[in-house]
Amino acid sequence: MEFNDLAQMVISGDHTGTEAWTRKALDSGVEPSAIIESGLIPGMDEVGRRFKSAEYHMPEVLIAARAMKASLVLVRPLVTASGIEPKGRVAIGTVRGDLHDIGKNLVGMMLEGAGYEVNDLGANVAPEAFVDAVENGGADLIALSALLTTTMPMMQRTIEALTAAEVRDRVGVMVGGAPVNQAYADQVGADAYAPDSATAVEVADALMKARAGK
Ligand code: B1M
Repeated sequence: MEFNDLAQMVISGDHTGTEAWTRKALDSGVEPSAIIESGLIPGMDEVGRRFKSAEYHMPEVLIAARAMKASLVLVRPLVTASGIEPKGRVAIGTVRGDLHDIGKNLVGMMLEGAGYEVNDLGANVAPEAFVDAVENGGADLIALSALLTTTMPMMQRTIEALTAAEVRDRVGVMVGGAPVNQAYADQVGADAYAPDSATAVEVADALMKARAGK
């Protein structure tokens, strides 16, 4: 089976195709991790590239993410069971008071597709839940999303809670969401800002690398 076929189905958003391809591949003994690394990641990489160059817009990205997810739901339990270490563990959530979760879900899916173990804490997430994800969930990275100017300050509150619980130096904090920018990320003491879901993967990779070098 050609991994490129799977990648192309992700790019074109063919979710019935990715599901059928994946079932067939698993039945014929293809390594689950190879499906992610050689099919889904290259596919989503290309989607990210097209999104950045404005060739794709949000609907195409969402449709591609759905196609990726149709494969990933079949593969993920097998990868987890096989004990292959994820690239890193990310706890993602929309901050307290904010119910917008579409962008956050997209970022989570992209990170998952790129080989991260993603603990999706949902929307309207209290700072304490992020602290718990580091203390007890072993998160290497925290990804905070906010869509409202009124909930952006909750990013700072969450980072302060991590500091108060003395776990701030154990975790990389990245922030994103339509009203957020690099200057705001710097202001609230985040380690990184990602403007979109494709960049979020690059930012997470860079943060993991920086942390490994510490
Ligand atoms: Co709301 N809403 N909304 N809303 N809503 C906005 C955000 C708003 C800009 C609309 C407007 O007035 N033009 C406005 C905010 C204004 C402001 O704060 N300045 C607004 C408002 C005011 C509200 C309410 C207060 C309305 C009301 O009740 N009076 C209310 C608040 C509820 C609450 O949260 N407490 C509200 C409610 C809702 C709905 C529930 C109806 C619904 C949300 C449904 C859901 O998410 N399940 C909704 C929606 C859909 C929107 C708009 C239309 C679309 C948001 C969206 O999903 N975009 C939005 C207007 C708009 O943006 N055009 C609006 C698509 C998504 C893929 O993009 O989320 O930006 P986005 O994510 C991107 C990047 O930002 C980035 O990557 C994603 C993919 O590239 N990113 C990250 C996001 N999170 C990241 C995290 C990272 C990294 C990157 O981690 C590191």
